Amino acid sequence: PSPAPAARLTRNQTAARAAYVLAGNDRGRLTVAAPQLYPHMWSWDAAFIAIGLARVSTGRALTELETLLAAQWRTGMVPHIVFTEGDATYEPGPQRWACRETCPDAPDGPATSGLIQPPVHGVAVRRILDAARTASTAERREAVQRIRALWPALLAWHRYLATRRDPDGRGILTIYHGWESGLDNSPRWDAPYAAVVPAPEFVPFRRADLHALGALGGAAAQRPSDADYAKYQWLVEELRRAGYDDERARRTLSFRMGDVLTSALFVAANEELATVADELDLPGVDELIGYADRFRRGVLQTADERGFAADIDLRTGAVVRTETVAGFAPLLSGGLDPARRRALVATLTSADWCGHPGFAHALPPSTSPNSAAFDPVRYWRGPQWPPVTWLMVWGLERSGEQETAHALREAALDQLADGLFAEYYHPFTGEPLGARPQSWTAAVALDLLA
Ligand code: 9YW
Repeated sequence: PSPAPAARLTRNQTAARAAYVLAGNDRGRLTVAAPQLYPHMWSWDAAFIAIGLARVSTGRALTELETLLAAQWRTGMVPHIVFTEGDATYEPGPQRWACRETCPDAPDGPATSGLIQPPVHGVAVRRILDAARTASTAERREAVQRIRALWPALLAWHRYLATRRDPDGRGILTIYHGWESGLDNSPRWDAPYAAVVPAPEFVPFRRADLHALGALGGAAAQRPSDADYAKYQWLVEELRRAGYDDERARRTLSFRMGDVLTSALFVAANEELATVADELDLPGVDELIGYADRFRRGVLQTADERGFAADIDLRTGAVVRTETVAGFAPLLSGGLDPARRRALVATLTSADWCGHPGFAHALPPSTSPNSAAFDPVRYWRGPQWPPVTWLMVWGLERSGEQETAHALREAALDQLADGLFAEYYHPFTGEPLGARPQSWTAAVALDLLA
């Protein structure tokens, strides 16, 4: 039986509860992504969490980024998970990754994974600096000083991406695993995952995710399948065997995709950081603008006549077109001519996407409900994810599409007024799905309400 609908909260109540959730998930110098399911720090979650925290305290928001960047690898790579000590429930855990044992570039501090996630951190830095503008003089001064201290790490992160993850300079970032995209089991990766075949002797490990979610009911239907999970685990094994070395990974991995959404977010982050550099007189402005230009071109090269973007299989050269939310990447990278931008916004608001007449909230689903791959409850194959909504609102605002941005923001606030801050939502019933309360959901609620 579905639970009784939760009481709708007012906007003030939603904001108060969102702040309360973030405080509850705060472990001092980091906010866990979700206490039951993800008891560690995730890279792009940390950026969204910092965006939300900036509305409460720029100091605490900066602490989040400092903790993440303190786990940076010697190559400049920012790992997708920073493990908290004392929780051994999440799989793959530190022993499985064995980064320090395997790769001299792994940091000495806390244990980390050996993958990346989308580089939205520069966006967070920009938002923190903006929030500091209206804070007290002392808070602003401190924020500026701490951003200055973070600067070399931020630049090294972007340099790592622009060089090791785009060695041919085509303006598309390479990912080694669906997890790196942040959209783990998206239909975007179905075709390339066909080439990922675990070795016969490989024994997949216990799935901690289903156990952690068990109490919420329906866990197995809302998460990636076992067959998918075996591939995810096998790719981690391949990467470990490659010593987490980009050069070896490039030659040996059975999955190597050019990720258009991650590339578009990289464009945006470069642009945001360039304005920070400009404002604070920090080095790297031209370099950051150069990266933004190169990756914007790369993103736009994949766009069809509607402006809808595609991924690239870098092992085969194939362009991989799927009806997933990643197609809207050009709204984040910018650069479409006005006619194609209008066409892309019209697609976003059409019945194939946000405007589906059956939707509880007119928000972007992770996969189009008219796609054969659509599944309304299974993770990135259909549900609506609040951080993705946030990105779309933000991208639309940056693209000058204020009216659509406003409509999406209102719909998002309506969805979030259940006060549950779920990981994702059923597009037709509006039901909360996955983990809850999820930190980044609370964080984007705080920011959208500000
Ligand atoms: C996992 C933490 C992470 C997100 C990802 C999301 C999920 C982790 O949770 O992945 O074990 O499946 O797909 O984008 O960062 O919220």
